[in-house]
Amino acid sequence: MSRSIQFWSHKIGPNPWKNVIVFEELGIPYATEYLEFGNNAGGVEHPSFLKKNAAGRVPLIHDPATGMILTESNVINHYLLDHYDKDDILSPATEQDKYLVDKYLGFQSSTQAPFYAQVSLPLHILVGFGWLTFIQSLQMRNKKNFDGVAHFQHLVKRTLRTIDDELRGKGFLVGGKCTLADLAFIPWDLMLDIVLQGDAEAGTASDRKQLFPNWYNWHVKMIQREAVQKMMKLKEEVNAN
Ligand SMILES: N[C@@H](CCC(=O)N[C@@H](CS)C(=O)NCC(=O)O)C(=O)O
Repeated sequence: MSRSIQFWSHKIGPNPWKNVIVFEELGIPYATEYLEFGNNAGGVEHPSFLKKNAAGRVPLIHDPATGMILTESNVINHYLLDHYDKDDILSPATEQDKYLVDKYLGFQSSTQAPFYAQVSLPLHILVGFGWLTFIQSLQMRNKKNFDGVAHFQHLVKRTLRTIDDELRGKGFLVGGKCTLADLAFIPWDLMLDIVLQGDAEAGTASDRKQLFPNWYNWHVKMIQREAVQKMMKLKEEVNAN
């Protein structure tokens, strides 16, 4: 590989951080440009970025080694495995497992991300204000729209229940090894204190440990991985300024 993969990201939005985990797992060099939300210069909806991704979203990659330009975090991770996982570090061993990984990635992007997002956003409020304002805005929103928040928190818990059930008797989701299926859930699961804030059943990590023990042990194991630790440290650093 001669040059780094160009990577368009966001400092807080969880989806691009899935790709950072895989860059780190596979030791792929990458160079990040962080965008803001909105249509100002440097924003995901600015015409200069909409030319790159009409959906106005990150992540986006350009791989100079192949010319590949791709959006969608899970598709990008598939591409990274196909091209850079020569030692099968994360690749599933069988065709059956390959499709099972896809099943979980579909569940992650169609269920986990959108449900969690309903109760962790608007991230736009973060721009220029920081976490305190974000949490205050969430609290205000809770008061104004209690039913909506409770509805989506119910769906978040249902998502955790599903994964907890799937993990019964297993250390990983697919094939007894860490795959993209396991890694894809991490960035959004790291938001659970905010997503489930105020929930009487599952609002704290110790509640979730009691309610979803298989999910909890798996999550703790996943975040101990060196690549995940690097991602978390980097996210903390870039958000410290
Ligand atoms: N399904 C897409 C979702 C991408 C997405 O929603 N990205 C967020 C950041 S986490 C974004 O760019 N949001 C900007 C917006 O919607 O205006 C993926 O997994 O890549």
